[in-house]
Amino acid sequence: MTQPTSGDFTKTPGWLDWYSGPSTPRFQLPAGSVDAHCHVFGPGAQFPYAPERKYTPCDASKDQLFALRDHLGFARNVIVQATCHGADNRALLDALAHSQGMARGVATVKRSVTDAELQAMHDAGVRGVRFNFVKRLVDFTPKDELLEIAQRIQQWGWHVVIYFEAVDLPELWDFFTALPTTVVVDHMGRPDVRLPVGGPQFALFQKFMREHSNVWSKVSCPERLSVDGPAALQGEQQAYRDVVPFARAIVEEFPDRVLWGTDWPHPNLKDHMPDDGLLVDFIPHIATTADLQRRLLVDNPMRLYWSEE
Ligand code: 0GY
Repeated sequence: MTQPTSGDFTKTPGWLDWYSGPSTPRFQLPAGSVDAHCHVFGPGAQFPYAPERKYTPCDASKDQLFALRDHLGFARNVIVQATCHGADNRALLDALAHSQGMARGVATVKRSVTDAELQAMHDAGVRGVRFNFVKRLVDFTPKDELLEIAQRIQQWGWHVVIYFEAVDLPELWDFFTALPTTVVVDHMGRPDVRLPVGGPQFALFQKFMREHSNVWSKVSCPERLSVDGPAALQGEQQAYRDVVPFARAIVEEFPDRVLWGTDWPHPNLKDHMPDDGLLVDFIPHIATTADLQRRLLVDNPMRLYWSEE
């Protein structure tokens, strides 16, 4: 991907716009459900994208996010800082400020962040920081800097969100298992779903969660992980069915440490843009009972992000 220039906010070529007319889900979300992984992008004219970004997204504002929340039947959002905004959290903080307490945030910070800035972010609703190891998205940050940040955020009770690809887990294992906070993995550590769910790659991720009770997982992004894709959405067959065994295994073994999110507005998708309503309809295929659904969508995110309520 070519590096965009700082003043040019033209969307990266090939990038699909988010789906502006999502269907109404057939699956009725439990009352109080949380969309625990979504983003706001700009608008670039108000909140410029970071000069070091690897892509330029289409704008996706807080008002559009809140409208989607209401349309799908969610009560709350967890807004995750995306790499296109770097460590400039202004768009995120603006969204939190206008959410009437119905959104929490996961920020990106540098070692230079001050305690006063962390306190202000906490007061605004930030509850975690995100460390991104997906090489197409970010430049390398030294591990000692990340560990220092993880140690500092403990005093606010924050957690660390990590984003990586399954092939990189062995190399990152020692760093991840040294993190002193709750650790939340984005999208199950991006398994290759062409491999067997019982194979060594996913077994390593399960071992990571099994041996480390501070590790949680988002069972989100079937549209990103799937090779089968969404074609079945149009027919009787189930969409993204190759992702189901992976997500179900995690939900059923770790029902108190899983989260779900739309990933709206779905950065970096070039082949297919999901209908968020149909993504919600995917949930009962991976959390198959009302009890599992309530833990995934309400109890777990509330415990992690609104613990004071
Ligand atoms: C996601 C996934 C992606 C992007 C980012 O911060 C980001 O830019 O997270 C991706 O491209 O896989 O969860 O939003």
